[in-house]
Amino acid sequence: MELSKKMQDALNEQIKEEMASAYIYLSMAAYCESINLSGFASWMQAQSNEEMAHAMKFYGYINERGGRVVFEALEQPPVEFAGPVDVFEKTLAHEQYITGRIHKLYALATEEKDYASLGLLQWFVDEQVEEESTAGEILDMLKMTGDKGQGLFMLDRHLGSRE
Ligand code: OFO
Repeated sequence: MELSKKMQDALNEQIKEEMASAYIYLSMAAYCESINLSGFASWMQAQSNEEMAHAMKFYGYINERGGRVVFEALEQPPVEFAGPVDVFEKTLAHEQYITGRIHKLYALATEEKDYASLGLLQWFVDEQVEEESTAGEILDMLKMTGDKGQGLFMLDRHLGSRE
């Protein structure tokens, strides 16, 4: 079954969203470096790489279905943040936004009876549960340890160990 134009456009838009996510998290990494939280920075860099992998999953899928990948322009990501709590509040809010986008794509694929796309999108539905839960857990830890001192130092070391 051929990929519909509507589905192809929606998937191309999601490539942009995933790349924008990569760009935002890399900007957060640069901010964390600037305030000497190198563990947070490396966690954000790994997160950014994961977002690029998400973009490439859509890229590969569109091609596999005989569609045409089209890249859209990216906006400048935020540069300054109020501290690590702010960074993770924004990360969680961003992941919730992305979950909404994935659910819309899922609804479109359902409407179009595009079962192949539903298979791909189910993977993303599950992935978003994990993404939101991880961001939420780190935010909770940050709220417990506070924005500075020994606790923050320990958390920085812990986040720096992400593969
Ligand atoms: Fe691609 O999961 Fe985050 O945004």
